[in-house]
Amino acid sequence: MYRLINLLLALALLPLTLQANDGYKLWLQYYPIENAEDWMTDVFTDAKVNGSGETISIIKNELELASEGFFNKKTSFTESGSKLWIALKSELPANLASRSTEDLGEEGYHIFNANGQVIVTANTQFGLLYGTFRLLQQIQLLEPISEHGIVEIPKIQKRVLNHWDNLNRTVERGYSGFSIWNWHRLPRHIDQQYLDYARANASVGINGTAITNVNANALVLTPYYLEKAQALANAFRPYGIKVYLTARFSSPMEIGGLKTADPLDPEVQQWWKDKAKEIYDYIPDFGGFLVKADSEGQPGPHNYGRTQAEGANVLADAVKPFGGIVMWRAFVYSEHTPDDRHKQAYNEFVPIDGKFRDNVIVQVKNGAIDFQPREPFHPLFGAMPETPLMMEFQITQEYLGHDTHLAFLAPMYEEVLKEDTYVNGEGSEVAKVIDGSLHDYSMTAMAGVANIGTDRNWTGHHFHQANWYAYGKLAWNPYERSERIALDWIKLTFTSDPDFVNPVKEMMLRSHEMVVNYMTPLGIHHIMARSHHYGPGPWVTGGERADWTSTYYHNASEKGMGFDRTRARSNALEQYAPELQEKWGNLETVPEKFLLWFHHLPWDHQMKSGNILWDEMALHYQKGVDEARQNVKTWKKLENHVDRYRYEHVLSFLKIQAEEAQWWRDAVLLYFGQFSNRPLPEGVESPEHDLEYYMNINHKFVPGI
Ligand code: BDP
Repeated sequence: MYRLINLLLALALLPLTLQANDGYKLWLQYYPIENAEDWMTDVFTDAKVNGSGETISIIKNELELASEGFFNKKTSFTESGSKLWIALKSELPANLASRSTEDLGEEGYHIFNANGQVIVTANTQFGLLYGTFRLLQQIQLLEPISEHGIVEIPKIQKRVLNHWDNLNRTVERGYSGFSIWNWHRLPRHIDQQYLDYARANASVGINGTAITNVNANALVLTPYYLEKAQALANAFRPYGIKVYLTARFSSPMEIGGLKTADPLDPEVQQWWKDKAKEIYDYIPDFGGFLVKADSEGQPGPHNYGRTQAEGANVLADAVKPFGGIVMWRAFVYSEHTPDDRHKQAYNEFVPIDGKFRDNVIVQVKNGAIDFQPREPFHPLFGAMPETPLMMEFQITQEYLGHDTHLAFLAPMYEEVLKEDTYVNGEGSEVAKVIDGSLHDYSMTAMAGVANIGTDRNWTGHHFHQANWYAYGKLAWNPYERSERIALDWIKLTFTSDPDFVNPVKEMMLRSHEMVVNYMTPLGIHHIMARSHHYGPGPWVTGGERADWTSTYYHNASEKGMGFDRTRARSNALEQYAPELQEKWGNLETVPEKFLLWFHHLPWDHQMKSGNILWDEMALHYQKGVDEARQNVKTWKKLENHVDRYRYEHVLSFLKIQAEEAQWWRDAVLLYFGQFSNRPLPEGVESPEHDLEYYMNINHKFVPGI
């Protein structure tokens, strides 16, 4: 009893930040601030928000939440707003409005300090909402607002989450519970979580959401579901978020009773037009369709001998009168095409560049295979100057250890965005394709495959909230730096204490490379277990599709391993600019991180370090394991800086990760060791079990498929 009282007393004395925190509040913790500058407290004492309506109420509510969290005080909304004034530019007096000379567009904002009065201004209420979130972020981060202040204008127009959520609430490649859309209760019940979801998205500038799986169910386009989608759209609208739906190409047959879905058939065209009109009756600002066609068994224009452009255009024509768009995925490949899977999307799409309607944007995954821990950028970027292309990143960690493996993905996204396509000479980075500047695209967009589910903390791993956050930041500004993103996220989510921030930042920034090391270093790819992709499976071979097996990609034998994509074999390299063909095709100049992606090499190939390939590979795996173990130690040292709940949760996941990193190392090295016939180099631990043991691991009911 005595001990219990002591424990309760100790808990009561813990600072607020160290008490139980289930992570639901994400990066919007609004935790207490000590040592605030005067202006930071002042803004809540005399604040004015012009206008009315739902978005304005959200802005006011956000101010109230923040002032209570930061300072345990109520916000005073006044007529004068002498300390804080949030108003459209058109509502400001000329002397203040003229301070903001840049064109803020539809979503940009300007925050500045005018003699002690903080002004947040924009051309629209959504701009004001973004500006408010930014102001509150500045305060939590203890960062100033100068006289000139902060001007932010998104560099990408459509910043969309893609939910691979099914109507039965399972989530394809989702590891954080079930789908947050409770279709059964919709439309009558709007869960608070929908609003919190929209708020979190708005706080990082996400302005669209495709709520259903790309492996689409045509039923979502029937009135029964449209009514439900409408309810979600109504809930999201005040947060500046538009709803998109995935369209199954065969819908005219499945739910329309037509005999064909041929895009050139007039009846089919009319069906899509009528369907679009019906959707817009429910959702007047419906964003448009997202389509996966002719890929992994999905129906598409190929079924009728038509091109991807002919397929996309029929949907585009249907939504055009209402201002809608079509995001048409380039993830098109087939086991019946004899070519390297790497080359297929390029071969399919480049010849039809310029053939799409102007409200179509082609959605391209960051790499040519499939969201591997590391891929060179997709060769389509830069190769379609006449057709807007958008980036598709995967936030959910299908190939990166699922939810328990800490992998901060901003460095991976940043690496791709910074790569130079060379299409218009040096300096033609992928980011410039995406922001439209390289080819003068009229439409720009980015998609992120969501990692969100019903888990209380939304994303499974507390640290994977950072990937949702990072995606939003990079969609707003693809030139944003990972380090900045990590720093802000840590401070907003946990604390600004440098004793916590610095080691955690290091851990996050190194985590992607760590995962690459213990899974697929040196350009190795697609060697995960079959189907669910959980854990190693370099032995995966046979079955219905070669391009879904590991042996297709690693080609290991006594002679060596790797995928020869030079002229000698698949020549996928020819799809890149000559500068890259030269650089990546040459063993002297290819970055070692892409070595086995482009080359098949003998086990004793000399690496830059002086090691032979086999030894170097083994050392990479060991390095990954060492770092994963180190993370457990680092986190344990931070125990006093973080609340109990999140501390324990993260700790147990880090331990799982360290164990599974070892599982990866042992299984993969045993498997390739059969071919290399070489001992493990010094410094690499011997595997715990034999190869057979690892090959027989069979996890049941792995989530996400
Ligand atoms: C792969 C996934 C599969 C998705 C597909 C896609 O394994 O579940 O349906 O991508 O992007 O990564 O369409």
